[in-house]
Amino acid sequence: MTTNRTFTMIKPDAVANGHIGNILAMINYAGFKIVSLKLTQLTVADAQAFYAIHKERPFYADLVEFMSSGPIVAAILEKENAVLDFRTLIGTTNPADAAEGTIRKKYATSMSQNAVHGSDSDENAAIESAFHFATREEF
Ligand code: YYY
Ligand code: MG
Repeated sequence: MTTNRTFTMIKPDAVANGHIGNILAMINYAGFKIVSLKLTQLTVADAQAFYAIHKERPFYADLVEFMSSGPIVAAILEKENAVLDFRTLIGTTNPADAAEGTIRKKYATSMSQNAVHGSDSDENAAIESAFHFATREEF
């Protein structure tokens, strides 16, 4: 396994519900190093662009509205096997199916408001990281 990086967002639901600290603690406890971190908010145009891959899906408009509705935490995380291990840590998209001990099991409120994002490939991790962070913000 090689050390690599993934990108995450703590979504507006989890930020509004006061879970930033607990989620970052779970991320650290699972062995991820935070190499970039910021509190920010997506514009509608940002959310449309970030989730452009889903633009034909029926949930796209609601997803864009939700993801631009309030502040998020964006972060880049480093660990061996980061992308896959982070997907395991967050759990399934639908929190009703998520395993015990996962972030979504603990903090997601619904399928659409599911507390966290995690990149699904090394390629997308790099694209999503560059979307949110300048090179000088990545350590
Ligand atoms: O990667 P992940 O976040 O687990 O799911 P995606 O299939 O990439 O969908 C992105 C995002 O869209 C998901 O986190 C919630 C929302 N969504 C939805 O509201 N309803 C669906 N049926 C599927 C996804
Ligand atoms: Mg996805």
